[in-house]
Amino acid sequence: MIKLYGTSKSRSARCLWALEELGLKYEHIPVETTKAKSPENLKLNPNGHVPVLDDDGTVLWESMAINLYLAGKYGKAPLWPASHEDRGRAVQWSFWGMTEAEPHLIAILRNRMLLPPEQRNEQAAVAAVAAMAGPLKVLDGALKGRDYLLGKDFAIADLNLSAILSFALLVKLDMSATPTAQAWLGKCLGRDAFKKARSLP
Ligand SMILES: N[C@@H](CCC(=O)N[C@@H](CS)C(=O)NCC(=O)O)C(=O)O
Repeated sequence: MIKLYGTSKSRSARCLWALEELGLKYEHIPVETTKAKSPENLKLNPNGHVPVLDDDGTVLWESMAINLYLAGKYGKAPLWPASHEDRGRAVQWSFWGMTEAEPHLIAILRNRMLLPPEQRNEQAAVAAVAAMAGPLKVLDGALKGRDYLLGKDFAIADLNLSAILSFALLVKLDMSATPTAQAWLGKCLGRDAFKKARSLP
């Protein structure tokens, strides 16, 4: 039995999206982020974070790793690409999203929405907005002349990266300078499986 721990109001939404996209049966345990450091959750993930996947005793954490594992084990082409080269590209875009984009988006989120007003640093938010220009330009260029990151079909590369970039919508990041990336993000996040994942507790 597959179990996914973590509320959809957290990075767990990414993994719920992958589970929905793959059409898998699973149990969702909507652990709140405030309970991520509970003794029960620490047993599953010593980092004290969600999401956590338990696939019949195989316990994994890190949202991107969970999604690549799920797609690799249960997915078919085009969601899990047929060629080794395209799988490499899926890993590339997942790592890129986590290292080149997510930290800036989190900085905007924290300093404009999450932190108590007296702890927010607007200068840090402005710097993070500026820092997103480079990665967005890279993404825009990569998407020119193609529907999705690997070609004409939606794949796990798109799911993972657009799930990370969904924070851009949350913080109302102006993406008008990179219209191809903006349109791609809207298309990915418009999928029924994403909407289903976000509707869960
Ligand atoms: N890199 C990890 C980050 C996990 C993470 O920081 N999760 C947050 C929720 S979005 C969390 O559990 N926060 C609660 C805490 O750290 O106490 C991943 O992508 O899975």
